Order: sequence, then C-alpha cells, then structure tokens
Amino acid sequence: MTIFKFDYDGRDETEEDVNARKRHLELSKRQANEKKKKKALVTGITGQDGSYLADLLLRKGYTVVGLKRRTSTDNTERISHLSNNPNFTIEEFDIADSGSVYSAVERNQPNEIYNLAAQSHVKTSFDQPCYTTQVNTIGVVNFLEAVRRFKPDAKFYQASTSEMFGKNYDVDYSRIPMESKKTNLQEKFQDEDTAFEPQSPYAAAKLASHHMVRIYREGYGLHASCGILFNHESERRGEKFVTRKITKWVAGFKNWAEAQGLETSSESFSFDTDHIYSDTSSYPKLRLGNIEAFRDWGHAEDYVNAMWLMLQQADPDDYVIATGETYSVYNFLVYAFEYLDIEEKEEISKFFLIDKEFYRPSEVEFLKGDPTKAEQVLGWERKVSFRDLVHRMLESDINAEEEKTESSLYTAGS
Ligand code: NDP
Ligand code: GDR
Repeated sequence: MTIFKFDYDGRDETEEDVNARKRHLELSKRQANEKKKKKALVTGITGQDGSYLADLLLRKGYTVVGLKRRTSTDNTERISHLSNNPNFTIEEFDIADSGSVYSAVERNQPNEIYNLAAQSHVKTSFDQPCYTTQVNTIGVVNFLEAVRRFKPDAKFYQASTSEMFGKNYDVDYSRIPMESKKTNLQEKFQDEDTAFEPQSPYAAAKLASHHMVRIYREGYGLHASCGILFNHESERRGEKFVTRKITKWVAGFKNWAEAQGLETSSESFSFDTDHIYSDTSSYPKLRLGNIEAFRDWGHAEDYVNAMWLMLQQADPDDYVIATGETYSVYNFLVYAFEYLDIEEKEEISKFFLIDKEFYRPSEVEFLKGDPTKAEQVLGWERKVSFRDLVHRMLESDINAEEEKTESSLYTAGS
C-alpha cells in the first residue's frame, strides 16, 4: 500500500485516508454550493411556460420547486424529462386555496417566485368567469399575501398579458409618414404606457391582479414585477390555442394523406392537387373561428428568459415582452400550409371552414407590442422569427405523428 508523506492523526496517511479526506472536501463544497444556490418556486409548472422556465432555471444552477394542482390523471408530460434531475422537485397545491399557497412559500423560503398558474384560455373565461377570477385574481392575491407574511425579500414575477390592452392601441403619429396616417395597420402598437381596455373575463381578472402586484410593490416594498407578455407559442403549446390547433391539424392531415398515397414526391411533401381535392372530404376539415384577428407571436423559450431577467434587476418594474411584428391567424395558416407546398389562397381555402363555435362574445382584433423598454433595460432580445416558430411547431407535430404511426405499425406487427 502506498504511504503518503503527510502526517495524519499521528501516523502516516494511507490511500484510504486520502480518499476519505477528498470525499469530505467534496461534500463540504457541495453543501456550500447548495447554500449559495438560488431556490425558485414556479407555479403552472405543468404548462407551456412553466416547463420552459424550469429548463432555463435548472441550466442556470437553481433549485426549482414546481407547484402543481392535484389531477386525477398524470399531466406532467411537459416536465417528464426533468423527473431524474436532483435539483427539481414537484409539490402539490392549488392557487385558489390560500392555505396551500401560504405553506408553499413558508416551507420553501424561495429566493424567487414565478407565478404562471392561470385559467389561461380566453374563450373558456366567458363560460367560467367566476372560476377564472378565482384563479387569475384571488390566486395572485394569495401569493402576494404569502410573500408579504412569510418571505418579504423574495422576488415575485406575475404573468400579466397583452389581453389587458384589449381593443386599445396607440399610434405614434410622429413615426408615421403623413400619407399613411390612419391607414397603416403596422403602425398601431401597445407598450407600457398604453391604456388597458380588457375585452374578456380572463383579461379583466389578469388586469385586477396586475394592479394588485403594483399595490403590493408600492405599499409594502415587495420586489414584484409583471411581464406583459404578448402571445408566445411553441412545440409545447396547449392544443386548444389556435397556433397549435393549426399545426396539429396540418401534421395529422399530412400523415393521413401519406397513408392514402397522395404525396407525389418522397423527398419533399407535395400533392397531386387534383386527386387531393377530390379526396379531402374523407379527412375532417380544420374548423376555425375569427381568422382575421392579429397577434404578435413569439417563441416561449425567448419569453421565459425575459421573466428571469426581470427578477435579476435591482428594482421591480413592469415590461412589455413582444416581437414588434403582427400577423393574422390567416397568415399563420398560410405559413403552415406553405410547409406542405400548398400556397394558393383558393387551394388553402378548401382545407378549412369557419365555425361560429370558436368565436368569442367579444374579440381582441389587434395586438402588436413595442418591446423597446425590455430591450433597453433588460437587454432582452427575441431569437425565433415568426416563420421559424411556425415551422418548429409543425416539425414537432409531424414527428409526433410519424412516431405514432411507427409505434402502431410495430404493435400491429408484434
Ligand atoms: P398553460 O395553460 O400552458 O399553463 C397554465 C398552468 O396553470 C398549468 O400548469 C395549469 O395546471 C396551471 N393551473 C391552472 N389552474 C390552476 C390552479 N387552480 N392551481 C394551480 N395551478 C393551476 O399557460 P401558459 O404556460 O401558456 O401561460 C403561463 C402564464 O402566462 C399564464 O398565467 C397565462 O395566463 C400567462 N400568459 C400566457 C401567454 C401565452 O401566450 N402563452 C401570454 C401572456 C400571458 P394544469 O396543467 O393542471 O391545468
Ligand atoms: P389568445 O390565444 O386568445 O390570444 O390568448 P388563442 O390562440 O386562443 O386565440 C388567438 C386568436 O385566434 C382566434 N381564433 C381561434 N382561437 C382558438 N383558440 N381556437 C380557434 O379555433 C380559433 N380560431 C380563431 C381567436 O379568436 C383569437 O383572436 C393567448 C393565451 O395564451 C392567453 O393566456 C394569453 O394571455 C394571450 O394569448 C396573450
């Protein structure tokens, strides 16, 4: 056995002693790091943004506690890839239950809290206005009270929304040439100074909580910020939102058409159009509501980065997070069909129909955010373009369809 030259408890240090000493050193280092590690509490962890935010915080070395409500069936698909991460845990709570919110904050003593939980579907909020208010307003107050009582130095992020602007927008006449005034759709925009005019129970509930955050910030000195985020989508977007509804339909249709032998090239997917049009009746058409609404659409991964940046600032504040570009639902549809080489307006129109069921009692027609403040103060920038967003979502849904087909072939053959 090797004898080391260090003196160790009055005798020479053996290799075993050295290993024990190294292990002890490692452990103390790990414990010191654990102490330095920031702890974040993330609500809405099973949702689109919660899952991307958890990925981001874990990459940054945080300990993340995700809060989810109890459900009778498992809904952790978006965070299943984190199940073996030692820095990630899930706890149960319900945002509408003040006791469970208080204990989550008191027990965890987090450095940062990201409140993403919400009844987030605008159309549903017309059918369930009381529940929406309970979750989207009272739920937020539950958190603000919990922070004030149990962890007043925690930094708090609230998921506010561009829906709060509703039908209102500003027009900066100084930026628009005389001849295009009032006619140039692209010059309408919303920023931090635009007045709110909510058009749905969802937006009104979010606006109430937006004000509550400001009141707790000013009244109690909490580090509480609101991100006024414009629409952001992704491969993990809920299937009832219009973008994902479209990409899922296109992927399903492509799969079906391929199974019918309707593609003309194996390299790139393109149709024998005469054949496909005579056959579309056998595949259910895509049913949509108002395709003339304009939205400012970005990718969720870029947007969760903005949330984190807001909580790294010395002072709390509210920020608009947007791309500065606007496209209609119909534009989204066109980009999606373009992926299948279906580009003519008349051709596209054969694949979808307008269904009044998807209209809202009151609609937000136009959203286009001005993210200048976030760019200048936070150094935030969006990376994913509109076209890339549509294509990333499509590719992911197309892959999922192909995997489904492969696994059903495998099962059938086994
Ligand atoms: P999702 O609908 O994907 O996720 C919402 C999350 O809230 C889910 O995890 C859901 O849990 C949870 N939740 C709902 N009700 C409760 C409750 N009573 N108690 C605890 N948790 C609950 O939304 P997004 O990820 O897209 O959005 C995140 C937040 O950002 C939301 O507050 C949304 O309103 C807001 N927002 C979103 C924008 C966007 O374009 N995505 C834009 C602006 C704001 P479960 O899985 O059990 O349903
Ligand atoms: P939005 O997203 O209401 O902007 O709220 P959604 O995708 O539901 O609607 C966008 C626009 O598309 C129109 N539309 C349809 N919408 C749905 N869901 N289904 C359809 O079939 C359909 N056809 C047309 C809608 O009328 C609307 O004009 C999202 C949510 O993530 C909110 O939580 C968030 O606060 C806002 O974005 C910013």
